[in-house]
Amino acid sequence: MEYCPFTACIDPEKRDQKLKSLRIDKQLKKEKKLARRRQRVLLLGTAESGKSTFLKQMRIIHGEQFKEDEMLLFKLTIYQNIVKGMLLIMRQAKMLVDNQNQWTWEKKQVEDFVEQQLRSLDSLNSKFYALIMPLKKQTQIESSKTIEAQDPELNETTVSNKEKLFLPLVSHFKSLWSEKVAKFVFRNRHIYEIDDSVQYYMDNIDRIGTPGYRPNIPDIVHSRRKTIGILEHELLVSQIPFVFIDVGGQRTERDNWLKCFAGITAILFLASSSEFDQRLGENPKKNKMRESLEIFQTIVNNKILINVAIILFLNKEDVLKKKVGAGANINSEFPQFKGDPNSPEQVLQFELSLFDEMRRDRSKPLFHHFTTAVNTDNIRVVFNAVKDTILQDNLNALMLH
Ligand SMILES: Nc1nc2c(ncn2[C@@H]2O[C@H](COP(=O)(O)OP(=O)(O)OP(=O)(O)O)[C@@H](O)[C@H]2O)c(=O)[nH]1
Ligand SMILES: [Mg+2]
Repeated sequence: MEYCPFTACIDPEKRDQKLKSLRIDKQLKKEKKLARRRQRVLLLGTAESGKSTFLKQMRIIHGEQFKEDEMLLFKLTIYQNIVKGMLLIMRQAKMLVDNQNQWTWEKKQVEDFVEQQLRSLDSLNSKFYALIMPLKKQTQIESSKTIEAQDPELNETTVSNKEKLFLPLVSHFKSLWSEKVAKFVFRNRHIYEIDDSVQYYMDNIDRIGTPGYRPNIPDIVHSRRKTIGILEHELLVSQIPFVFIDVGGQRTERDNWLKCFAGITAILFLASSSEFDQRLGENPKKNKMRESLEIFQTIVNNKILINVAIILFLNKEDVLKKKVGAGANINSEFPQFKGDPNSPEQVLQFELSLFDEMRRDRSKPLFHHFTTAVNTDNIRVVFNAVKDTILQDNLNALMLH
């Protein structure tokens, strides 16, 4: 039946229908406009380069609260990160003590703890890990939405039970952490794949080791949980919708990257500036920074991405500074470096030149930032500049709509 505006005025049911349809039209128009303005920002880079940390900062900076189930997940992740870190340190330290006369346990109780606990800590770590990692990888890829805390087992009770397992270990971890041999292992963590965040968590262990502990923002951004699948998160930035797409950086996850290229406005490529002397988890023969450079090369020269703004983040500047200060020498892996190996600024500039050289077309300067993704203030400043670069690039599209 054809719609008659006159009848609609007198028939309340039809009038309501008309109003409803007008409202839907308005909403659709609004959504269409938003869709045209929507900026899709893809986060790329090898594993542990800081992609998910950057996304957490975006949520924090743009005023989003973490949900309760996410908070539980963070708490458990932090417990797992500490257990895993201590386990790796214990394992290596025990090997040094067992094999070399140079090293001994300074405290008898640490020696006893190590003897008794290595196996049970291993199994505890696996249990915690199973809880924090998503169950259904495939579902995540298909639904392409932000998916966190997937495991139905992850609730208040589970986390409180895990807290009961974690708390009695805290005093042992503190004793272990104070051992010289443990400090030696941690200093050489680039060989043993021990996360930098262990230092942060052990510095804060008294607070974390309290019953009813609730992670704060710095705890959350230091936590490590590798990304599986594709996670999208939309935030309103100065009235413009930004969709951040976070993918896993491990080799097994990189097939997903291609699926994200359509409709992308910008790529933020993260590389860890401190990884120059580290080996790849997936292939211990491969230098991490070389892997990162090779991936950058394939992205930056990709014809499909010719109109996409690609911005390089040389991340973990804080770790690089400490590392260089402690005597790590980039020359051991990159002998072509001719600067002062004790100068973080020169090392960063050299790394930047390595990435720049990967570009076939160097007629335009490479957009880049030196970042510390765990530092909210730093990321706030950097993102302001990045946002301008992205929006400037898309100015025409934004003005037209
Ligand atoms: N100190 C320091 N730690 C950082 C920085 N950026 C990231 N991290 C830490 O490095 C670890 C790995 O960071 P993620 O953000 O999970 O890395 P990712 O790139 O998402 O890794 P995948 O998901 O495996 O691809 C986490 O523990 C972070 O807290 C930084 O600038 N400084
Ligand atoms: Mg990640």
